Amino acid sequence: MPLAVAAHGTLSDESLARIPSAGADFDIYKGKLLAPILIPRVPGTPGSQAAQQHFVRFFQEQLPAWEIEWHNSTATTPATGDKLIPFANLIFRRDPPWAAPGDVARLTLAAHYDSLYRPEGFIGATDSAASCAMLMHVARSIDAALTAKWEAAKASGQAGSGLEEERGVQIMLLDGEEAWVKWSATDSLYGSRALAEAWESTPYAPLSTFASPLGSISLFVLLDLLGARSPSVPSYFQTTHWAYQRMASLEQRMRKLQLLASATAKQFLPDFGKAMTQFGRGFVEDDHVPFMARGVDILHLIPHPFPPVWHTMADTGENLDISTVDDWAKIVTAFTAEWMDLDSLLPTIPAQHEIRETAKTEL
Ligand code: 1BN
Ligand code: ZN
Repeated sequence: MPLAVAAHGTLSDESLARIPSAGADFDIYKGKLLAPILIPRVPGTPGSQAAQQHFVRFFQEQLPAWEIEWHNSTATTPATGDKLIPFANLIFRRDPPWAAPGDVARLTLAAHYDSLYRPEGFIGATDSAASCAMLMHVARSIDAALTAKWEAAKASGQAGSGLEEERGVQIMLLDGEEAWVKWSATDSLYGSRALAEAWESTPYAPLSTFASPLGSISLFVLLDLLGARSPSVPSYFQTTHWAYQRMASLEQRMRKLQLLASATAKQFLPDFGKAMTQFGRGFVEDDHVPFMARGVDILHLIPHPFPPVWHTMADTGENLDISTVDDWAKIVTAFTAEWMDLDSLLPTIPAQHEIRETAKTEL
């Protein structure tokens, strides 16, 4: 157990105003983050490899401080006979530079990048290309502030003092979430089942704070089916309702400060006031299941009802509501910045990457 848990602060209004929009990078035709993901991404196909390359290149080129981990597995599926299909999860991680890997509690932001095998040509813009692009934006929006935070801790001699819990962040882009024929315990969640199992059975060094990478997940935030207009995401779990409330209150404050662009009558996260007695046992099966079964805390950001385009050929870039995609990216960025205690460390807008882009176009 950590010796002491640092109290997290709340992001100030000034910090909220500094949360960047992704702007043109969420353009569905030319946007640097989103457009390359709007292709069929069936596991083991060239589209899947193109998506993987897009994620890896982005981190290698724009965010070199993030460690990249591939987690590969294979499985047969009921649609493809005896052939072994490859599944590749990608994990992008930033820990405090002085910390041993087994001593870091990591906020874990996840989305799946595979798309349905059938109907052929299915894109899955809400399912879950948009969520992957959002997570790329979150990473770049907190990168400089994380560096500043850890540099300041080193300079003040507080780094590694044991007085504060070590906090890191990781982004998981998961493969093989979709069923190939019909959703079941064996035909679904190919990537996340393999990953949760592998991480549970990979021990950290003796005397580490956490027993395994599975145990180091402080909260597993899963984004799915986001990007359609006017979403309503309920609070699914009593145990993490406090985390839901933190995100809902950030949404509410950003709306009041007119920092969100989408036109919606209702909050994306309407359940702030849900009473503890109102939580049932119902939930939507998704990539969190193998982690939840092993005791990990889950915040599931999936709308109810699902978007009307769900699992149809209409789940395309054209049917995304880009202001909603951008607003989700900002809300999740604010949540992550608050979790990582980045108040006052966020750079003023325009963000670094926007400056770099401008410099490039001027050359
Ligand atoms: C989410 C997006 N899911 C699939 N694509 C998970 C799901 C499981 C949805 C069971 C409905 C039923
Ligand atoms: Zn799906």
